[in-house]
Amino acid sequence: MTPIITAFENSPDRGRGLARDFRVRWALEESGVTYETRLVSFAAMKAAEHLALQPFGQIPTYEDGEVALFESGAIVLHLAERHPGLLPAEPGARGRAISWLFAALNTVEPPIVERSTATLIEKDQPWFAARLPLIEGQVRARLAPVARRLDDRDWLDGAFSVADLMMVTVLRRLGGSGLLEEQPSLVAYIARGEARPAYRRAFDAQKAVFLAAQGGARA
Ligand code: GTB
Repeated sequence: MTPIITAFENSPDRGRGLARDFRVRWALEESGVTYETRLVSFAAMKAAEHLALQPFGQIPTYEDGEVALFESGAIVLHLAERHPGLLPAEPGARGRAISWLFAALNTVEPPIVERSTATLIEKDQPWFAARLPLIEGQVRARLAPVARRLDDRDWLDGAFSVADLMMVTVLRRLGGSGLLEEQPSLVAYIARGEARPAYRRAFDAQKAVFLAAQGGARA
């Protein structure tokens, strides 16, 4: 069957490719897999039918008739393992790519998400001005080693892999913060990711959902 993913019916990222269905769309495009998207409202995400697929009531999910998956990292790794192009075959290189994939998710993403959350929901708190520099210090501590790694290479380890796909999506969430500009190698790295044809196709697909929702809202 044609794989089906879930995505926001009306994404709060306003079509900027920041919600986590985007990394799945990008992996599908890199893998040359045609897919369908089931759009879900916030209410539908918390209903029994969706909770059976995603216990936390979130997007994205992935179903292909053989497997039903949740967690964007698990979905992207599943795709990379089954289709050529996103994971090297040689065991050492494959292991390093998977290590960087988990580093993106478990080491680099948490302080970036913490910063986004704080900026969104804590900015009116009296302690926010003192807390933000602390979080940004934690973000900088994660960015610096990645930037150093990319000083003399285009991608994290050899050819473009699932690790780069994930790291680029994680780093993009810092757009507008000014933190990326402190590390020119990261700015160039993100630009290389964004220039990939598969990235553009994925970006246009999720943007089209947002634009359609806007049109529907006006109609
Ligand atoms: N660990 C899970 C995964 O990687 O799949 C996390 C999934 C997740 O956080 N999903 C979010 C969700 O469904 C959407 S992507 N939230 C609804 C809920 O929890 O009730 C997170 C996201 C949302 C909005 C923006 N944005 O506006 O820029 C960026 C990222």
